[in-house]
Amino acid sequence: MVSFSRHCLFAFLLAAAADALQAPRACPAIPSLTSFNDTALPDLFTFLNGRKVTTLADWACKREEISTLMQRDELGALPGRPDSMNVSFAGNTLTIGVIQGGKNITFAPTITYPTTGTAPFPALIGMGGVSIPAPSGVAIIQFNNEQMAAQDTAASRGQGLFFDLYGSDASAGAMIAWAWAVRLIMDALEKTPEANINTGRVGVTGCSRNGKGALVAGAFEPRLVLTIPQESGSGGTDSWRISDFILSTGVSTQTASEIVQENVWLSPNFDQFANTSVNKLPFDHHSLAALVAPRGMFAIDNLGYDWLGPFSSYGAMISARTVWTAMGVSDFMGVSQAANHTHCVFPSTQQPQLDAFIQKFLFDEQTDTDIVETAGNYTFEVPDAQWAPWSVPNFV
Ligand code: MCU
Repeated sequence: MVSFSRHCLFAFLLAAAADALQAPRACPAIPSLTSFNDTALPDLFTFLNGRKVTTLADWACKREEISTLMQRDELGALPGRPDSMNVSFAGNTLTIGVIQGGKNITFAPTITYPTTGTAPFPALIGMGGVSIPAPSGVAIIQFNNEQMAAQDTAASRGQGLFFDLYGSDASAGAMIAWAWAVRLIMDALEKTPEANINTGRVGVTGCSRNGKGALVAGAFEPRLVLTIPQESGSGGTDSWRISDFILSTGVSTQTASEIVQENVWLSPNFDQFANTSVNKLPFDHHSLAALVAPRGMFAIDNLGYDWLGPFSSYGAMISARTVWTAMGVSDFMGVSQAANHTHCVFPSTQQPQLDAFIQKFLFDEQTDTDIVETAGNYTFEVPDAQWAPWSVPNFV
């Protein structure tokens, strides 16, 4: 097994996650998948050509396979870096000008600095705001995701700064557009030492619809060392397949077929699956969360709303966690589902768990983050005969 000893954790996160997991290599070709159909969550440890994923190098390829297919069939295309970018910093505002194909946009995240701690500060990017208590010593970077890609209704398709650059007919749904902007925020912070942010210690969070976006940003921006989706529901930590099943038992849960009518978080390419069968998808949202590994992730949930599909989230997140397990760092991925409370109002019962993740990933402290907890009366383990009938290797 590859073991990531604690002292080399951040060396690994910064070097391997940003480099080895991204490096182009000879990966298995993706088959055409015309007849793909799987009622269970697709096996994270088997390539679509049937070969097993047994090593960390294999995982880098499997990760590319998932990333490619999720962009193609669900999220839309994440564009490469734009032609050019100008960054300035004044009055706690990071002004990012972007030029692409002769068009330009400007967006301006604001930074709230902590009153304690030491510069350069660790930071959390707030996807449309932050709904967890601001941790001591951590800067909060407010990202106005609505301005980048609107998410008001189904009529928001193609609206926002991202689409001013890439065209209102871009395949991107709002979430991958936000992830693109988060990458530019990281680039901008790296170019701007006077902003006093430690770019090796930046996480992302958001709640509900913005929790969906936080998960996508964490999945697609490997410099983020901590991803905290909060009560993100369908399109976030939930599995499309399990949510469909829950709805079929009469429990009002958001599903793919509803979400494509409601809003524009996903690409129009997803409609064909949402409107026929999500079993045709060669991935599910356990695959999305698995893109975050081995970086830190803490999935926060609330048992109080059927619409959020808490069992769907639990099943998908426990399934995703197997990738961290295969890497020997299962405790870098936490799942916590609190009892009923008001949506996006963080309960104090989860505070010690959140603190443990913040301290480990934003401050490099040795905390216990081996957290898998649900207030729900259900269990889920991999292998699961119905949902995850696959076995978990130790990467060699
Ligand atoms: C959980 O996130 C969404 C949900 O997907 C929508 O169906 C609902 O309308 O709004 C939720 C939300 O963002 O609440 C703030």
